[in-house]
Amino acid sequence: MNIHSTSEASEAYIALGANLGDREGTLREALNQLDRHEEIEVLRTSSVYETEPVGYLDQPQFLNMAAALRTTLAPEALLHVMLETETRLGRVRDIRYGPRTVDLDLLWVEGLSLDTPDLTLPHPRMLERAFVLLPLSDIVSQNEESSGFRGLITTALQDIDGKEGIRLWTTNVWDGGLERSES
Ligand code: PH2
Ligand code: MG
Ligand code: MG
Repeated sequence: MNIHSTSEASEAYIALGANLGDREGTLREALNQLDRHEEIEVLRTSSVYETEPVGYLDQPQFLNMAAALRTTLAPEALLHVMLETETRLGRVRDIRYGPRTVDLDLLWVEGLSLDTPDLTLPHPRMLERAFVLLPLSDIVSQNEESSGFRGLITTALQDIDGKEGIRLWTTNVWDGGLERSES
């Protein structure tokens, strides 16, 4: 995060998933790369969960997690940085919903709804996926401004199928960018 930045920052939530290669290492590296960006700060990270594949079933189990970011980027620019990060970490797009080294999905940006060909916010399938909702519930802000978002997640999580396909993998995957801030 560039401390000299003067434009207004907003809070955003992303989902991370990985089911090829060193899944945990790739998630950690994705968070490091986002946090190293001048206009992005990783605020909070959820536990990591191992999850049964949903949609396209003939693929390895995923590690899934969520993160809260603070950014001065516009949502389209944030999405662009996320897609570049996927590519740098070896993402190849072939089968829709198929296996991937890393998938970064923009879920929600404070105070914003948007529907363009490239980006819909909030993410249209967010509330249907236990592997997104459970990690999100770890980190959703307790602020008054986020009470609507928190309510949506809590309600959706109560009714959703697929929670039995989710196991805690580790509570602590990311060091909060310590390496960078101590130097
Ligand atoms: N992502 C998909 C399709 N299916 N299943 C799990 N468990 N986790 C994912 O992240 C996931 C999936 C497409 O993005
Ligand atoms: Mg996805
Ligand atoms: Mg995606």
